[in-house]
Amino acid sequence: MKLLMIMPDAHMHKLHLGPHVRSMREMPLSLCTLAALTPPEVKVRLVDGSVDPIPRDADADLVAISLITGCANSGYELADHFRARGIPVVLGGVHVTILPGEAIRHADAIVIGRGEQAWPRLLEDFRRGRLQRVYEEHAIGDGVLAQVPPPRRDLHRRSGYMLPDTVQATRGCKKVCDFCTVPAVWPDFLKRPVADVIRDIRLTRGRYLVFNDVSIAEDPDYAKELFRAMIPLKKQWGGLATVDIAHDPELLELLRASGCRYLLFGFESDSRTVLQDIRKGFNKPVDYDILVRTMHDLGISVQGCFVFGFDHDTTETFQRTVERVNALRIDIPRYSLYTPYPGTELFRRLHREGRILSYNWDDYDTMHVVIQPARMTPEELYRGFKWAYRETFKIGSIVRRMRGLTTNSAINALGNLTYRRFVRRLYREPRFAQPWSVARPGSPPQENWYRAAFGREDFRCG
Ligand code: B12
Ligand code: SF4
Repeated sequence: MKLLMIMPDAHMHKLHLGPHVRSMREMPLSLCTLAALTPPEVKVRLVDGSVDPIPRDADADLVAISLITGCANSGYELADHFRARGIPVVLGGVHVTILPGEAIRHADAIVIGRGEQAWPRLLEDFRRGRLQRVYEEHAIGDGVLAQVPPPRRDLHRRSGYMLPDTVQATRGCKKVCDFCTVPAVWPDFLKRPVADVIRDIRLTRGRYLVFNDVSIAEDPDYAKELFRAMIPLKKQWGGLATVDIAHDPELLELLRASGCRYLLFGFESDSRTVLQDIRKGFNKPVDYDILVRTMHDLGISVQGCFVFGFDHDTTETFQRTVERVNALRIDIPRYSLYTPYPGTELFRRLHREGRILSYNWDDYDTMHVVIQPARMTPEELYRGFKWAYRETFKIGSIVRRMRGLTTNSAINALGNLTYRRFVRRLYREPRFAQPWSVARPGSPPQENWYRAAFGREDFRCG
């Protein structure tokens, strides 16, 4: 049996080096995890459209496509294409889990939730000619995600990623920020046994690895156990964490000892009112300075993310944020637009208030204005967002932020130069032009869309 696994092209985070395309991010684990759970007699080919062209004429008995929201339309187009060629298609991933009613229209089968148990079951059904329309996998009673085999990283083109050695220790997050897909899709916080994670780390080829956990220290005791076990491996690593780690000295010391070199923090805003509004009150702007200083003292680079478009934001927010980013001396800043991903609290609220301007998933990459902001126009929001990027990544600003810092200059230089290139794309590429004013072809009619978002009653009909 021949299985073709596909991740649609996500368009962002790409660096074109002549004909060679490289993702400036980590290797995704979504499909190579499932590939590891596929029986050895199945011949698997895995293509990530973000780094290689998708072979639309490939010979396959089954096609499996992984969907995040921003890639849903192109994933559906691919699914329709392969089905028209007579090849059955399975869809899964976060977007399918949120909107199964939409996804099922483009698939022979869908997987809602995780795939570790559903996928082998689905393959066995397919082999026996009994493929079901819907497979579901949700909660695990004890919160332990055990017996996940090491991902088949060998199926991805290693040179296609800046960070090819990805590892995952936990899944989900205990917090519920109003814009975040994670609590909407994965309500349980799951931990993998530390021994399994250490085994996966030992199998990485490079010295540097990255955790794709959305909040690596969400359970501090677990994180400490993991970091202690990592010390003898002498690896260097990066990941994502929340600002509240600033208050745990033992954790901070273990971060350093385990080889942490880089952490991404979702600061989101420097306004307490905003943070409380979006259910991120655990971020305290007064902690930002101490956090960044502590990270620098520990030799850890900070990627700091801020979001524009909150209800309390005005046209003055952009300059204030850029000044704060510079004053904090964030090593690698990043900006996003407030985006109501389906399934989230934010989506429900803005939909109710009639403030969602685009229901076209192509725009859901946090780089397009898809909402009517409360205190400015969409145009002002988009202009301010682009301005903030341009100001932040001017050579003079980068140099001023970096001056005197001795830590991780290679990581910081690479990160800043990558974002400088991204700023050029933001200003030049047609896909980033005036998105809010275009009635885009292919936008699902709002009525169907609403039903798909809120009612699951139709997910079994085809
Ligand atoms: C790597 C990654 C990426 C990669 C690839 C994403 C992908 N999987 O296609 C890239 C770099 C492209 C990316 C980009 C972005 N990402 Co991203 N990314 C991740 C990250 C960190 C890891 C994904 C992963 O490997 N997970 C581990 C695997 C094991 O879990 P999984 O993917 O959920 O897969 C399981 C199930 O879903 C299921 N499954 C998944 N696919 C399939 C397919 C089939 C056929 C089956 C049967 C089952 C199945 O089985 C798997 C095992 O249980 C996640 C956060 C996270 N930790 O999950 C965010 C995440 C997926 N990204 C997110 C976001 C918001 C973005 C960006 C907007 C960020 C940005 N501003 O740059 C862009 C979007 C770009 C665009 N054009 O849309 C959101 C998703 C929001 C949404 N509703 O789509 C997430 C959940 C992070 C978050 N905090 O909300 N991202
Ligand atoms: S802390 Fe991060 S991962 Fe957790 S809900 Fe908030 S934004 Fe999502």
